[in-house]
Amino acid sequence: MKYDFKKIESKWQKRWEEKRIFEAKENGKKKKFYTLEMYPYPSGTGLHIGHAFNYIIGDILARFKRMQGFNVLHPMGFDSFGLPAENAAIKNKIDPRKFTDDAIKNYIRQLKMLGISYDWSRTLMSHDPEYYKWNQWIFLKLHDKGLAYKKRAVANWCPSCRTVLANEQAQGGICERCKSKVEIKNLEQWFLKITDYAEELLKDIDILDWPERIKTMQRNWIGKSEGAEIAFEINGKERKIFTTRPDTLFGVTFLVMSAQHPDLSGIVVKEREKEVEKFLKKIKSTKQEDLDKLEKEGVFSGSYAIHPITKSRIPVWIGNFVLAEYGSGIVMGVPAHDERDFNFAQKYELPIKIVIRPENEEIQSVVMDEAYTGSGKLINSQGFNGLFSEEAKEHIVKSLEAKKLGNKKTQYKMRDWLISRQRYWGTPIPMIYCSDCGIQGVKEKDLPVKLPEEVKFGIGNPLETNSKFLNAKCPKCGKKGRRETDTMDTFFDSSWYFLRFTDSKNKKKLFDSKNANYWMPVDFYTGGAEHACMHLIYARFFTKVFRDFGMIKIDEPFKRLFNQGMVHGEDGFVMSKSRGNVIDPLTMADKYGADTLRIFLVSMGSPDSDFSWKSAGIEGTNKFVNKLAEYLSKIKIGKSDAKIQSKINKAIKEITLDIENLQYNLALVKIRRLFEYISEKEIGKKELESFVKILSPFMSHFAEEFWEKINGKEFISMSKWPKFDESKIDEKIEKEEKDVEKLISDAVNVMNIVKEKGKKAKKLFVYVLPTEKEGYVSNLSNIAKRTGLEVAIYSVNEKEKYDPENKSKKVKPGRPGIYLE
Ligand code: ANZ
Ligand code: ZN
Repeated sequence: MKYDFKKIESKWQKRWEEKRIFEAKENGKKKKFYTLEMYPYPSGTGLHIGHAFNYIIGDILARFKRMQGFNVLHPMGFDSFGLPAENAAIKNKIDPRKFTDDAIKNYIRQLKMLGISYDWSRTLMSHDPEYYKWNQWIFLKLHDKGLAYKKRAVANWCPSCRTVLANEQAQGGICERCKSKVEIKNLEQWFLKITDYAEELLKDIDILDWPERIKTMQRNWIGKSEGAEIAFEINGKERKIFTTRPDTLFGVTFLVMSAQHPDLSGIVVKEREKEVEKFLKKIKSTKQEDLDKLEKEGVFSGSYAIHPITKSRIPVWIGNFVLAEYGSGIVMGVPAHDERDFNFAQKYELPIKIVIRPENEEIQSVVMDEAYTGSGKLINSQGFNGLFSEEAKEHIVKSLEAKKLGNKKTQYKMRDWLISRQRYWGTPIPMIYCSDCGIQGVKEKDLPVKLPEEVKFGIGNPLETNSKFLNAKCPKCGKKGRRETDTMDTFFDSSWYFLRFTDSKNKKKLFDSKNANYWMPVDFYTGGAEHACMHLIYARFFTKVFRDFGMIKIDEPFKRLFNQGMVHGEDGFVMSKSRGNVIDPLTMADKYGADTLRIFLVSMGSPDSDFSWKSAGIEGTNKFVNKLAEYLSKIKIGKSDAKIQSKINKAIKEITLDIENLQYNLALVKIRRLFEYISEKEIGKKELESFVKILSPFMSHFAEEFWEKINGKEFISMSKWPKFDESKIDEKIEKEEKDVEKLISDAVNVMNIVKEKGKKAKKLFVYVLPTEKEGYVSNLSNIAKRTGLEVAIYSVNEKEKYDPENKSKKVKPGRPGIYLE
C-alpha cells in the first residue's frame, strides 16, 4: 500500500483553513514570535523554487515556535506594484489590475499546496487602495516634517519611452524596455531625506543579528568618510571641495569637476565650449558602481582656481570619474598621492608634485610609476613640512578654519532616496500644483488618490495623458490645479508592510501602536541576499521615522535576518529557461507530495548555502517518506525499552537545538537515524508521539495524519513540542552508538581502498576490548546492513579468533581493529 499523499495533504490543508488555526491573535500574556518571509512580486509565472525554499525555511521555524508555545505571527502578502504588470499591459493589452489579481490568486493556491502555515486573514497587497492609501498618508506626513522634498537631480531618461528609469532599468546606458540609448536629464523629482538618518543607520548595524556579509554591504552603502571641506575660488566664486586627505593640500595640481555637475556652465570658458560639448556627448553617466572600471577621461574647462593657501593658479578640468552627487561634485587632483589622479595627470601631461614622503623610501616625480597613497612626512608644504600625515591633517584644517577657508567634514556615500517614477503601476504621489498656492498636499480625508482605471499605455506616463486624473482642485484655495503624475518607487511599499501585518485591517490608522508594539520587531526575517541594501535599508529608515513620529517604540525592524541559499539546476548552473534546467516546485509537489519536497529542500545542506537539485535525491527522500508511512500505518504500540527512551530523549534534545540554529539538515539526518533504529523495535505511546511531533514542522501533513491515528484529539500543529528528560539519556548507550558509527565509517573507508585496488571485500572481522564486546555485538546486524558485509566480532583475548594480520594487538578503548577479506 502506498502513502496517498494527494488525498492526505489536501485533507489537512482544508482542515487547517476551516479551523483557522494559524490565525494570530494579540495576547499580552503569551510570548510572541513574529516570523516573516520577504513578500514576493506576483509574477505571471507563479512560484519558483527559490520562493518555495524561502517559505519552507520560514514555515518550519513558525511551526516549531508555535509548538513551543509562542504566539506566532506568520503572515504573507504581495509586493504587487511594479514594472512587469505594466509591461504586460503594454505588450499584451492586459489590464495590469487583472493581470496582478490573477497572478496573486495563483500564488495563494500554490502556497497553500505547499502547506505553509500562514495567517491568511492578514494578507495584504501593495496595489490595493486600502494599502496604498497609507503610502500616501506616510508621504504627506514625511512632507510635513521636511523629510520629503522636491529638487532637481540628474536621472536616466529614455527619450522614446519618455520616462525616468531606475539605474537597474538603464544598465549599460540602454533602456531595458525599448533598447534605445538612455540620456541624462536634469529633472524635478521627489526625494526622501534618508541622509538625516545616515549616522543612526550606520551605528545600529552593530546591534543586528544579521549575516556579517550583509552588514558589511550596508556599511559600505552608507559609506561614511571623515575628512575636510576646503574652499577654492573659481572665477570669483568659492567652491567647497571634499577630501579625505587634507594633508595633501600642497600637492594639488588640478581640480576636476563632475561632467554631470549642475553648474558646469559656470566654469567653461567660451573658447573651450566646443571641446567640452564634444566630450560630454561621448561619455555616459557616472555611477558609484562603475567608478573603478571606468577609463578616466576629461577635458580642460579653460578656468583656473585659486589655491586657498599658496594662491597659485590651478587648472580646472571636467572629468567622467567624478560623481556629481558626492561631496560637492569637484575633487582636488593630487596625482602624486592618488592613483586615479596619477593616471589622469599622465594622460593629460599635468604636473605631479610630491608632498608626502614615505618613511624609508625616496620618491621622485620623474621616476614615479605609480602614486604613493600611504601616509608619511610632509614636504613641499610650507609651514607644515616635517609633520606626519595624521597630525598634518589636523593642523592644516585648523589653519584653514581660522581663515574661514575650510572645516572638518563627515561625508556619506548614501544619497537621499529618489522615489519619483514616471510610471502608472505604482502609488500616486498625493500632491497638487496650484498656480497661486504652489505645491499642496491632498487632504487626509480625500485619500486614497486612486489610480484611474482607463488609461492609455505606450507613450510615457499614462497618468500625464489622463485629464480626469490630472485635473484636481487646489486643496487650499479650491481653484483648478494639476495633480502630481509621478508615482512612488515600489520600495516605498515594502518599507513598512511588515508593520501593516500587525494590524492589517485597520481602516482608521496604518496600524494601531498597541498591536505594532506587541508584535514588533520581526524576530526572524528570511529572504534573498540581493536585498542587502535597498529594501533592508529603507525598511530600517521607515522604522526609525515611525519611532520618531511616536508610532512605535522600536529602533530596528528585523532582529534576525537569514538569507537562504540559491537552488541551482541539476547541472549545477543557475536555473534558466534557456538552459532548460528549471525545476518547478509545484510539479515536484504534485509528483512526490509537499512533505517530500519540504524535507528534501532543507536536507540538501545548511539552508543558507547554495545547492544543486538532484532528482535521485528527491526520489530517495520520497522512499523515506513512504517507508515512514508504512511503518506508522502498521504500528502496534507496546513498551519502550531503556535504549529507545534514551534515543528519543537525546533526539529531542539535539533536534530542538538544530532547528533553533536553522540547521534543519542536521535535524533530518538525526530523524532518519532515529527512524532506522525505532523501526525495528517495539515502542511506547509517549515515545511514538514524541517522534511524530518532531516530524511535524518538516512533514506537516504527514504528521497530522498519523497524529490523528495515535492521538486523535487536537491538531499536532497546535500540540506541545516534546520536552526531553535528561535522566533518560543513557550516555553509555550513546557512546556505544557513536563507536559503532565510527567503526562503520572506518570499514567503509577501507572497503573503498580495497575497491580501488580492484578487489572486493566480503567479510569484516572486528577486534574489540572484552568490556566493549557486548555493545558491538548488539549492533551486529546494523553493522552488517550498513556495510553490506558478513561480520564477525572478537574480543582481543579470545583464543579461537581469526586474525591473520594480528590486528588485535593494536586495539585501544573505543578503537577496535578491523580486517577485511
Ligand atoms: C584629495 C585626495 C588626495 C584624495 C589623495 C584622496 C587621496 P571616499 O573615501 O570615497 O570618501 N572625491 C571627492 N569627491 C568626489 C566625487 N564627487 N567623486 C569622486 N571622487 C571624489 O573618498 C574621498 C576622496 O574621493 C576624496 O579625497 C577625493 O579625493 C575623492 F591622496 O581628495 B581625495
Ligand atoms: Zn491654490
